[in-house]
Amino acid sequence: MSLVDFSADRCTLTSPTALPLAAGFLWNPHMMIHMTARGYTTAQFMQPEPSKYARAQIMEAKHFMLPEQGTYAHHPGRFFYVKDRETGSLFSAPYEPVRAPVDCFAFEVTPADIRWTIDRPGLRIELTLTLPVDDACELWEVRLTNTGKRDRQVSFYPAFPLGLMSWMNQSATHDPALGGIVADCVTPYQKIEDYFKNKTLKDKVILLSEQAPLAFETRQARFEGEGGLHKPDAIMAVQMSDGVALYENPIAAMQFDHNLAKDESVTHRFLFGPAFDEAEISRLKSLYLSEVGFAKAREAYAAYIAAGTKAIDMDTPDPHLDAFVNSWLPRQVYYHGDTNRLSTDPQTRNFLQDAIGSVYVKPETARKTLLKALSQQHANGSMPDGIRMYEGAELKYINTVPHTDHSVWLALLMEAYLDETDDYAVLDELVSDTETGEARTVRDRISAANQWLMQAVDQRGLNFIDQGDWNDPMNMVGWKGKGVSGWLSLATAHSLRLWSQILERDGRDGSAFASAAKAFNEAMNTHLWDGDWYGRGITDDDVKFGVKADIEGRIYLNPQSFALMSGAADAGKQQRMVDAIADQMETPYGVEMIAPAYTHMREDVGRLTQKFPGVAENGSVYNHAAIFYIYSLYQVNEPEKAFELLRKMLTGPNDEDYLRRGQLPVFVPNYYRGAHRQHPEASGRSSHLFNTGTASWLYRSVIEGLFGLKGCREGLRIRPQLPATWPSAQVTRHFRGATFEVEITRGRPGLTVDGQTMAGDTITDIVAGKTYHVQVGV
Ligand code: CEZ
Repeated sequence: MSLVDFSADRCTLTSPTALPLAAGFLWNPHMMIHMTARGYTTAQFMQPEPSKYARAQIMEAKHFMLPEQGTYAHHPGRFFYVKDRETGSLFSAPYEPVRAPVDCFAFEVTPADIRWTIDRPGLRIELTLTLPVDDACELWEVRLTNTGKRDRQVSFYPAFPLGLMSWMNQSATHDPALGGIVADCVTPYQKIEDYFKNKTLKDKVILLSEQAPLAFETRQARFEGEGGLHKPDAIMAVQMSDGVALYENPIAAMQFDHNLAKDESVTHRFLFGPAFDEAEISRLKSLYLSEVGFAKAREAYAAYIAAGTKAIDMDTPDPHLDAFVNSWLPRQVYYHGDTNRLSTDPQTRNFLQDAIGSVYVKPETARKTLLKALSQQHANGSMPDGIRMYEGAELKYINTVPHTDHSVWLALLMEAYLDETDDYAVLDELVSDTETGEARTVRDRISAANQWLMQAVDQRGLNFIDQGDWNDPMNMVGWKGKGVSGWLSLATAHSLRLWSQILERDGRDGSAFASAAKAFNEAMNTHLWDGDWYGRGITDDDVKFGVKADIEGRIYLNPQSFALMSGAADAGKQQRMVDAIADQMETPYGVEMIAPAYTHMREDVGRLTQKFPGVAENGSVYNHAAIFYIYSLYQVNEPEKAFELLRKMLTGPNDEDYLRRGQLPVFVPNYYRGAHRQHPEASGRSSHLFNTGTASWLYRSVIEGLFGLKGCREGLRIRPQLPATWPSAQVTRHFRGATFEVEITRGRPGLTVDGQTMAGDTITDIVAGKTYHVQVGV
């Protein structure tokens, strides 16, 4: 049996130990859960701020999801212990914390649930985790089957540690009337105003069971006893002692005893999650906790996941990539657009770029995002650091640090949105902003954002960087007010150029933006072209960086990518940049974002240089940056290099690659370890973070770059850029309500539609509901 089996419908991992952090994730509009194959979990729900319901055993700092997050024995998890009452032998499913050997192990991630099938001698245990659509809770179904030759007496124990809920007040007990374990706490606080705010928080955590347990334990320390999590005293005893937790870390553990005849099965259903009060607990119980309730929830959740539609279905010589693009990639894109990464103040650039993905899977979400973002535009035309998702949402963490790039993403989103939908009417929509109350059209607002970028420049005509741009931790290049960003200047040029083209297509005059774009490109060519590539910027002290003279941080990827997009680089420069990148930045796992990675702090660059070499912005294969480059290569017709790098974003299909990267191909992570030339032993390792701007740009690169199926005012333009190794490919493209069955063949001349040879490369007068049969050559 292979280590990983992968298709559009499921991904199966057959070892609990080979990829210890391998995981799948599920979400709904209220929560998300990241579940590892071994049973450890990171989950959060919104109330409306992100909150936890199963915590560490000590107080956790508030932070966003950590890259390469390790797990430890007491890590939050969902554990199901099974004890043979005759022999005393013990194991836990899926694998933690007992870590007993298994005969057969299958961890299956599907788009709408996560499952395990585990075989032990004479016993099979099947677990399924799914979520409802409308509530923040986990639905667990567990089936135990006697697969042996004799009758078995087994005790079965779900045990979900809840961790330190609160240092002020925490407790737990089993409540037979409510049907399970109910833990309670008071969210700790110190300010009076928080008392009033916290009144609406869900301070209870419940583990409800469809069947009444024989016994229970809610005291984590007593549950473990001297045996510890690996061999808990409460489980080794004949019967749990119905322990009530009175100000101590709680665990939700229950005991069920079964006598299973040969081939007999027993099924349990559990509901786990946060709750506000007893009324809510009763509601959740009656809604979900039954065979019918689970079935209905499962059906509704599958429909919710399916509502993120697809723009393409592909059938190519690369079935592994087909499976990813036909199912898992649009799923990840949909997740981003639908939840804003479960944040109530998404970074403006993330908010707008995630909407680029929504353009293809749910265009109405992209439109809403645009209007929402513009309603928070500053009076001076610039876009804020962070979009408040509800009134009163606080701008936190990174959004309190001034970054200067947020205004460039509007035109980039607009290009994708208008090309896909042709909804030019949106430009005339009136949007009032909260700062001035003034109603202005979308068109005026995007012009104002671009005009703001045009004036936020130094004497050279390059954009100020302040405390960062796309690169969050590049916080000390310009904090004294003088430093400029080469990347941002190119991104501005690109934005201005796109915006001028949009205005022209809308019958307006875009020339002022077009000439401003040229000026930015020229300023870059004058001040930051370094002979073989573009420098990254100029510091407060007038020092150019990201240039040949640097030993570390010598070359940055983003300026090169955006120089290809903005038109700054002529053909000669393009070639030199592409060669320099190949030479200094490419690795077996993709292209790095900076090379060489910094090994010590540069006080005129900032916090990014303090990150470990090869991690995140400091020289990893940062996929968001890598996909900018790939996208730009398609823009300048470099299909071979583009595809070579695009293909490296996906883990597998061979075991060696899975073992190296440690991740299943069910999502693209925000980075793989880089600094390949400095730390080859760690390079390729996945961050396991599935929040990333990569997803939307990757989907766009496949649709519009690789297959060249891009919308325009006239209709659908067809310019495929298949890699040379593909003799042909078939794609179904869903576009403006019509379906295009496209057959791409190497060496075939011209374009035919429904048997008719077409002049040019664009299908016009598209009729919604119609299926077009298209044949095209490369
Ligand atoms: O977050 C991302 C941001 O969400 O980093 C990107 C940036 O473009 C995205 O908007 C590149 O800087 O602060 C930090 O040092 C972190 O690096 C975060 O900013 C980073 C995390 O990786 C989030 O997953």
